[in-house]
Amino acid sequence: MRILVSFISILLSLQFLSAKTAIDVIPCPASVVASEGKLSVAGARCKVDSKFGKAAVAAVKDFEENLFRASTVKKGESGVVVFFEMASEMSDEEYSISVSEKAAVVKASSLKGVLYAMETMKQMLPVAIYTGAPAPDAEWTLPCVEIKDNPRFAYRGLLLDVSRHFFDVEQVKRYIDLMVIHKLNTFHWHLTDDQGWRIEIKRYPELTQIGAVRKETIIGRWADKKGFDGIPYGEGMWYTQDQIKEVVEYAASKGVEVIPEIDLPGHMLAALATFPELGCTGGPYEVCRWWGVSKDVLCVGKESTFMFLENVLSEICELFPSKYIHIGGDECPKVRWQNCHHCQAKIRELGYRDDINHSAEHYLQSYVTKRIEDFLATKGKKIVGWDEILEGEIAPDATVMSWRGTKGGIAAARLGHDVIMAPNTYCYFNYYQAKDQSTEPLARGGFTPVSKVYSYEPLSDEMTDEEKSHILGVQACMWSEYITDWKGLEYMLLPRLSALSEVQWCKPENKDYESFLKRMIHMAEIYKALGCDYANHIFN
Ligand code: TNX
Repeated sequence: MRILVSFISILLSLQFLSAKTAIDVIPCPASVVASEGKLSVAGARCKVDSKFGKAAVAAVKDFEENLFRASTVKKGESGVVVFFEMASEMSDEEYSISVSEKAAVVKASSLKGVLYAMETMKQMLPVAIYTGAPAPDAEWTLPCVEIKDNPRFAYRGLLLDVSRHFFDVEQVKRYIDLMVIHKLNTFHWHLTDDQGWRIEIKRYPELTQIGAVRKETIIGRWADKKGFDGIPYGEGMWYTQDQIKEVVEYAASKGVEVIPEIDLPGHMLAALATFPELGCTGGPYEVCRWWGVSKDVLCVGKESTFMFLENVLSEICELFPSKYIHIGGDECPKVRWQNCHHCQAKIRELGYRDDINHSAEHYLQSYVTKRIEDFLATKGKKIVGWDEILEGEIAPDATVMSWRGTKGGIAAARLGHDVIMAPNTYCYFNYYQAKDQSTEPLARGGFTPVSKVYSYEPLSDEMTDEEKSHILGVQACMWSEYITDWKGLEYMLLPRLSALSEVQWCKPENKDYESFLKRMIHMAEIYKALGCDYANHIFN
């Protein structure tokens, strides 16, 4: 009997492994009603309303082209049409797909809706649709189905740290492509930090000549005491303003907005090494060779520091059309300010004092944040800052990105501020994804397996409905201290990105980890078709 039972279960699981359930889509759509029958799309033509604009028309053309190349049946040959119709009553990111045995009809009101509908359809087709590699024997059909879909959260982000290790334009585009498959819409580009300044600023070319290059890099972690590698890192590893524009445009054509981060007033060693007069001690400073938090930060007692920041941020505002500029604000030790006569004079001028909650220096940082907020407002921009900006007094219009768990986010929402949840406890992709670290690539520490990411619920019971309405969405962060190359990055990203996408997109009642794991079997086929390295713990 036992043998019979296990035989049957093996048969069942084999069937489960081989048969792709028709609608293995990640993130799962809000509503799927499947019916009998299917539509052959080999040789189909796509017709898209030109009201969707050039980018949508081009994206649909690409889809049509790949369908033709992969199925090897000429466009138009089957007489089947996939229609993309304008439905202006729909919200910006909403779409529907209706497949009958005669035709497929997509409805949406914007580029994003069209793109998301296509991503959903691509996941219902053989994986060759992603590359256009000829696969004439694959089953080029869509199941008859009615799909209605709309995201849960408006902000669905992913950060990439290009300071600690650099990723070039092609790699950044590929990162964005992976976001698009998962219907993310915001790319948070961490462009500057202690270990390297990576964006051209025309007014200060020295920032990338000097600030991009560190003399060498620590080997492993501090505690390992392995010393430094003796190899300069960062020469030429920065983006020209033309490259930045190229990425911003590329992202926009894929429905992704780019939010740049210029981290201040801490995490600024690359700028201090370039312009020592920006610091409290006057240096000398060097571009940081190790990972962690530097005591040396911008001197904010001097007006010249604000001139510098305003000049840099003016160029940033020109390059990035986003409403938000991320100004960092994290991990800014106060010891230099405590001992700096410029900073102390500023504190006296502003009348700040230590109180039971915060030191005068914390209020000084709040002053910096507020001043930058005011400056950026003159350019029509709003600030986002890490949750440290809550210390002292939060700038009136700031959006808070909660990274030290969710406490900061909840506190900010309570104060009536908008919040993006990016808690390290669930959303840090630089943390380990397996218990047994011995077989994993070296990482920061932590333990954030796929299941943990998946389990994250951003709207906690502690919050009132009013507070919940301030949670704009969720973001994951890819800090690159220990991620040295593209392959390593893919490994840390996948499949956690797939889990994240359901946290960002799906209503809680539609989330189900078991179902997600089953749908991941097809997603892994997509990763493979795209040549991605991914962590396979959930498949073992
Ligand atoms: C903290 S998250 C940082 C980053 C590091 C990260 C490493 C945040 C706002 N600051 O500078 O890369 O930890 O996990």
